[in-house]
Amino acid sequence: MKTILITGAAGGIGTHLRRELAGRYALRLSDVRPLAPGAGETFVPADLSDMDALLRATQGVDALLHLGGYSVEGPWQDILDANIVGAYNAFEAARRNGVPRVLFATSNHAVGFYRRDETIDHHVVPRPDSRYGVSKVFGEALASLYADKYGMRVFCIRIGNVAPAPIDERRLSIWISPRDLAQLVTIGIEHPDVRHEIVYGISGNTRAWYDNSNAERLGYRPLDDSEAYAAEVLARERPGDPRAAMYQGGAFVVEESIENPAPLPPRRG
Ligand code: 15L
Repeated sequence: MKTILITGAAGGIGTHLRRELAGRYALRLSDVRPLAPGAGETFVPADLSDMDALLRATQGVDALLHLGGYSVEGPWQDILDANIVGAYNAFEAARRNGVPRVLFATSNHAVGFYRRDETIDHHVVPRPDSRYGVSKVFGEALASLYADKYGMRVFCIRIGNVAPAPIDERRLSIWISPRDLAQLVTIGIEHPDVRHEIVYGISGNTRAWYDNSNAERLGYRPLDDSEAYAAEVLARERPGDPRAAMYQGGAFVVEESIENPAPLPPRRG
């Protein structure tokens, strides 16, 4: 069985993926926060700004799934430490330990300044909507560098919003169910053709703003579509900032300190 290191494993996405991937992989979990490993899991604490800790965590794994970092807009110093230095340390530690694959959790906010009336694919020029979005573009650039220079197989998932169900009108376009995300992650870990890929982490949403043909080319067949929730979501939608409503990134394009669907304030991991 392959061993997969998940950074930021204590976060919301990590928690969904632990459940979805249980029994399919040996999971080595890492976070700066404490976490109780379950069956088939081990825990290696690591602060992303600590290269030595990441070198220990990445030893002997078959793939790194890098979820860790600051997950919304935040102060520059926090973004710098957790997402810029953290992403560099993650890729570099993986390289030094000969980890053949890195899956990078990038975000819709790397391209959040595209308008909602545009359909974009994996070839578009990044248009980050925040310092957070810029940090994700940086991570995507690292993925490109490590693929081209070191032959690492890299799989960048521009994640929309992971939740059991879409929570508002914007998320009807970018929602991904935990099981669809697990399918994409499995493609990233297993597919023999993965070299340097960018895919969108969304379910098969009728209202998608993304042409996800690169994911489909690699066999992605999403099981869910947010349309099943559309009537209910739209019935409770209230008008918001018109500029936010114009862009795919939503409130990230206008605010400094941003919406987060998670019940807890943003934390580093
Ligand atoms: C993200 O990238 C964030 O990590 C998540 O907390 C949500 O805000 C999501 O984007 C979103 O756009 O809904």
